[in-house]
Amino acid sequence: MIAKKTKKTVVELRIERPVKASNNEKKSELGITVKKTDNFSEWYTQTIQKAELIEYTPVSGCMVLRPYAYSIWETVQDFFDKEIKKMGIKNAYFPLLIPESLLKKEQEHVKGFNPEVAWVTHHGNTKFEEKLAIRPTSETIMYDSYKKWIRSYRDLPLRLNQWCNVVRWEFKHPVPFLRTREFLWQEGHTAFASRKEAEKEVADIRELYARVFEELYAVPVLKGRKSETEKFAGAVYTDSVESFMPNGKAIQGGTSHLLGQNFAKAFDITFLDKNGDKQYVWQNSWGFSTRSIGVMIAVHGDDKGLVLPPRVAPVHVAIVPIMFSNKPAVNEKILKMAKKLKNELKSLKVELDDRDEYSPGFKFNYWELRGVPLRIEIGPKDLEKDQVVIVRRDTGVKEAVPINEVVVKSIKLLGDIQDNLFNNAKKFLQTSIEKVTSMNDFRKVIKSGKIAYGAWCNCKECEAQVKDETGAKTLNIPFEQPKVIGKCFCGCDKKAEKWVYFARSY
Ligand code: 86X
Repeated sequence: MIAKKTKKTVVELRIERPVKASNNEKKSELGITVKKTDNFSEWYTQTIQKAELIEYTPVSGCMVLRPYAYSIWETVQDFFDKEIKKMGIKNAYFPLLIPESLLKKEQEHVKGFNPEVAWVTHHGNTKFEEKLAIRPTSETIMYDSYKKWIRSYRDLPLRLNQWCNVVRWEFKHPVPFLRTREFLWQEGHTAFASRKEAEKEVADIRELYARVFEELYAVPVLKGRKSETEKFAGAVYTDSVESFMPNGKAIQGGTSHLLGQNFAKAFDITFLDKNGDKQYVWQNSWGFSTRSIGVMIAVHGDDKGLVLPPRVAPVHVAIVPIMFSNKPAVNEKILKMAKKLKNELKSLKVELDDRDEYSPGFKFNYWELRGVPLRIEIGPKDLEKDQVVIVRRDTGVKEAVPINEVVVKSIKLLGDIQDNLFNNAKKFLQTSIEKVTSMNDFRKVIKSGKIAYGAWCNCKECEAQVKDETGAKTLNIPFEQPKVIGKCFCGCDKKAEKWVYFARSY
């Protein structure tokens, strides 16, 4: 047993922290040394480290979000936060530590998760009388307050969100952003007087998640309802947005749950309605996390490293002056022009790379690796012609632009890049979905790393059997459904009920 454990740790370390290899590499090898299509996971690991997004730490699964990554999160946070505030939702903060008795109060939804809960057991050398869970999610601690705050219909709706970290001690090997033991997220927890109001919010939030992915990350999503098996056990239903990554794996991007009155009953959250009758509240919860950053990296990155959609890029434009050591007078003029340009572009996030210890070629690679959408080169010839050269990160296309048109042109190009990234990802998603009418089709599609779309009987047994055989889970059931005719694709001989997406997933 002990030997086995030791062995596993060694393997994990090799996968996650190629410390020595990458440190040596760093000196000689600035760029990514593998192709994305040849070895996706190595490509991903190199990209996030070399672009300075992530640092590993002594605790497996707990990674540093370096400023470049945190900046992306802040941008997304800022957008989402403003949108939910428009909807009438407020932010609050609930404690990190949850007493065992409270966490166990609602066992129904926690059951399967117990092994993932991390506990605080001591202060100094003294054992706590009751151990404290580090929140894996905050239902229990929040609803314990909600029960005290909600008395009458006048206290409703109660709509709170919190931005925080959570800890889930996953045993599958950690992957930066995509599967970490600590991650950042928002969790919204709301209570209403009626099911109807709650249902509207579930849909509104699902659509907002879709906007975060599609408009900010430029990552297209499949919106739909989770199957009974895949929904959150504590929910009446769960809506989700799902994305698809180039390694052939689908991944859930955000979930919005109609909790119904399940938690209200467990936590005794009631209100007196207008007639003075006691009623249970209708609740929702919803969340999305820093995992979304990993999805974006996986979807847009290329063999040169990160490719960032302008809407979330911490730097929009990198200005690289091209100078020659034997022409100091010209250099001075180039630098002056570069500084002037930086100032004119101040409505954008601009970096002027005037480090003189590095060559222009090194700087091109440096900013490409970091996914900066536009590079502006200014060399002696450009100086003469009153122009600059603008290079797009997504297509690599270069263009000479008159100096007085650079601002307008840059803004236009950033919009084009955002659209282009989304359109390419959308094409990839669409061509990755294949309709299936038989189990034979299904096996082929899943084996080839694609998404199977089939008319399905909607029953748990078939879902479990299909997963067992092929490793594919249901992603979700889209709201707009083609006509459903005939029998389930899985060969169970039952009538098909719903068109559903299946894929291997994270
Ligand atoms: C499910 C449900 C829900 C609020 C969301 O999906 C959005 C934001 N929460 C989260 N879930 C757990 O309830 C859970 C519970 C424990 Cl104790 C755990 F260790 C892990 C968990 N993972 C997910």
